[in-house]
Amino acid sequence: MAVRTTKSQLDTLLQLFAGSTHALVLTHNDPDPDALASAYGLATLLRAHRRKGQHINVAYGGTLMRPENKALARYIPVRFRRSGSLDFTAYDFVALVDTQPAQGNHSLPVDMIPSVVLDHHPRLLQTSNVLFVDVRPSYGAASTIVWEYLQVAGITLARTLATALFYGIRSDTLDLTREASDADKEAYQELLMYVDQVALARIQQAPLSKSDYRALAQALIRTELYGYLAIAAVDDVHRPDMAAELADLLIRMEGIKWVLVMATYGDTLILSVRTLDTDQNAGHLIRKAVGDRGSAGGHDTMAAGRIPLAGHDAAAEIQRLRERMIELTKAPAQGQKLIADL
Ligand SMILES: [Mn+2]
Repeated sequence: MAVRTTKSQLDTLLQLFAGSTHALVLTHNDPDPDALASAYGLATLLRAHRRKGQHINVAYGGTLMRPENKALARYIPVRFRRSGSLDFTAYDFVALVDTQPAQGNHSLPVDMIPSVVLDHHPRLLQTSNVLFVDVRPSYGAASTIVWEYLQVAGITLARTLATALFYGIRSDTLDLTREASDADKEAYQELLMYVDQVALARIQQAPLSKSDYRALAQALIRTELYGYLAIAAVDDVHRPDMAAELADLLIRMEGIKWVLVMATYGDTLILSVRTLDTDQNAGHLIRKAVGDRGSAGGHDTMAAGRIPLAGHDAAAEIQRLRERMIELTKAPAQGQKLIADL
C-alpha cells in the first residue's frame, strides 16, 4: 500500500498545530461532500493530537445547497460553524482544506495567511506564503489527501469518518471516473470496507424539496433543442446549483452534445454548460459567450458562469446568450421545444 503522505509532512503539520491555542479548520463556501469530509478528517487528525485547553473549530462560509450536502453535514458528528459568526482574529492556526488563499471561494479574510493548506486544485502562486502547503493537483479529491494523513498518523477511522471520506472521493471523482489518480483509487478501495452503506444510501438519496421538482418541471417545459444543442432558461431558482443539476440531466438526452442552462437567482443569471464534444473546451466556450458581462470558467466537459443582472433586462441577456451559444457551437439556428404538447 503506497501512502504518499510522508511522516515528515505529518510532523510539520502537527508541529504548527501544537504551537497554537485556537485552531480553525476552514473549507470553501457552499461546501460539497469533499469539502465537508476533508474538513471533518483534518479536524479528527488535529483532535487526536490536541493538548488540554487547545480549541479546534471547523467552519465553512455560504450555505449547503444540494440536499445530499445537507444530509452529509447532518451525518457528520462535528459542529460546523458558519464563517459569518467567527472572529478570525481569535485563531492562531488556520488550516484551509479543499481550497487555497487566492481561490476566492472561501471566507478567510484576504489579509490572513493560513498556517496550513491541503488542496487538490491547481496550485496558485499566492499559496507560497503559507507555512505548510500540501497541494496535489493530480489528486481527484482533498478527502484522499486527508485520508493519507490519517493513515500516516495511525488513526483508526470511525465508521462515520470512513463513510464521509469515501463519499467525498466518490462525488469529486464521479466514482473514480473523473480525474481520479492511483491515490484516489487506493483510498476509495481501502475505505470501502468501512463504509456504512445504509447511511450513505440515505445521504445520496436525500429528500428533494418541492421547489426542486418545480424547477425541474419548468426547465423541461422551457427546453429548446437546436439540433445537438439543448438550451433551458429557468426563472427564480431556489438554489443557484440547480442550474448545474439541470444541465447534468439534459446532457444525458440522446442526440445532445451541448447543454446551456440559464437560471435567474436573485439579481444574478447563473449559467451552466455541459458538453460531450471532445474537440471543444466548455470553459473556453463559456468565457467567450459571457465576455466581460460577468465571470465564467470551467473544464473540458463542464463549465459555469455568472452574470450580474442589476439594471439589465434578464430576458434580453438570456436571448443574447442563446444566440451566442448557437453561434459558438455551430448549432442549427432554428429551435424546437423538447415538450411541445403540454
Ligand atoms: Mn474537492
